Amino acid sequence: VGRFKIIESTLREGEQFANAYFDTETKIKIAKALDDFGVDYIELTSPAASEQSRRDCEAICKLGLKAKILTHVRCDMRDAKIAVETGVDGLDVVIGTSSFLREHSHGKDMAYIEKTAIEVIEYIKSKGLEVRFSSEDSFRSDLVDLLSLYRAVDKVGVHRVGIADTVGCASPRQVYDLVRTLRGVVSCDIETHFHDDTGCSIANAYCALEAGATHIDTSVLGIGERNGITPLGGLMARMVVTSPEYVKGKYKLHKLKELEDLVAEAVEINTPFNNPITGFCAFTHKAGIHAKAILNNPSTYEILNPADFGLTRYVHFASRLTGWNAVKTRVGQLGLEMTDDQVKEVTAKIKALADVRPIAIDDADSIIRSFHLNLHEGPI
Ligand code: HCA
Ligand code: CU
Repeated sequence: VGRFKIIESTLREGEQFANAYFDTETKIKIAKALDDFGVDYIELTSPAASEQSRRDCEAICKLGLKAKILTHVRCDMRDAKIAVETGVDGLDVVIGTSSFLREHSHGKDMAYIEKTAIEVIEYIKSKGLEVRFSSEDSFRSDLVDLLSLYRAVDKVGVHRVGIADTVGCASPRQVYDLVRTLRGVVSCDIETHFHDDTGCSIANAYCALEAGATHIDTSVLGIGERNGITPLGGLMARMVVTSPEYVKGKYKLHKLKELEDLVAEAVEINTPFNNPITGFCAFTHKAGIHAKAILNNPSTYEILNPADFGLTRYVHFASRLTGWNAVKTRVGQLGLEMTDDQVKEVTAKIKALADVRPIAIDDADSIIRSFHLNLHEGPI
């Protein structure tokens, strides 16, 4: 589980997000930010998709980034031929294997898929590039068909095989079982790709790693087709708890917020309130009991340390749930001095007002300030 690689697909899967339109300059900015963050691979839209996509792919290859550059193509010689000329380090090749996609999308049978896959893989390898072969809609594909296809591509030396939960139907246990089974069948690396339709994309990525997967596909904020895929930040949150040294040593976690802000702005969305790590209240503690414990020792109610991400925690002190420990801290932040009994008294005033209406930080601050003033000057 500990060591894993990220295939960052904001510039491929993310371009399939409803709001996404990335001009060349934006793509370059995002690619540089991803590289700086430390992702292992950056996956780009197929150069066969459009002429501009092809040019952008070439431009990003020329940036000389540390991350390896991949492009994502259909399992088709025509696409592969265009892609190998762009300067990428490797190709992610994909074809639908479920009966849904075989019958309603490309119309090919498994024998044809296997023959074409081998031809395309051998061609890409002959050009000295890295190649991954993946089945779209893996979880609704016939298991026996799938495993014999993967065995065949493993034999011809594919670098990675991919499992894709294209429709977001898989549960963590199903993921574990399929990846575990596949682990026993192929010797190459295993990449996984999870859509979030049923809210399992992070859990599924984690279970895939537990079962022996080596590479996880992500996008910034999870943007992608429909409601998207495993978000980079959410995966970081999960994995920094599991493998703190590896994750902190490898990725510049303090750059996460900047990276997310860049992408959020590019696709004109706000970071969701409940986003792991960067949601506005991800490190806000409110109830009196929580606040007291957090002020004593943050580990009581925090599994992530905001400082690891260059962020700070916030102890709420302006609600009817507020306790006097939070107010005491605020009094200190305001540079005022009060005895504990006085803090308790002013806390009661804050709570009394907060019982009548929602109050802002400024309201609570001015209650504290005028209470403090009265202590010294006496009531007017
Ligand atoms: C799609 C393709 C894909 C490919 C995943 C992969 C999927 O349907 O747009 O290459 O592993 O979700 O199946 O994103
Ligand atoms: Cu996808």
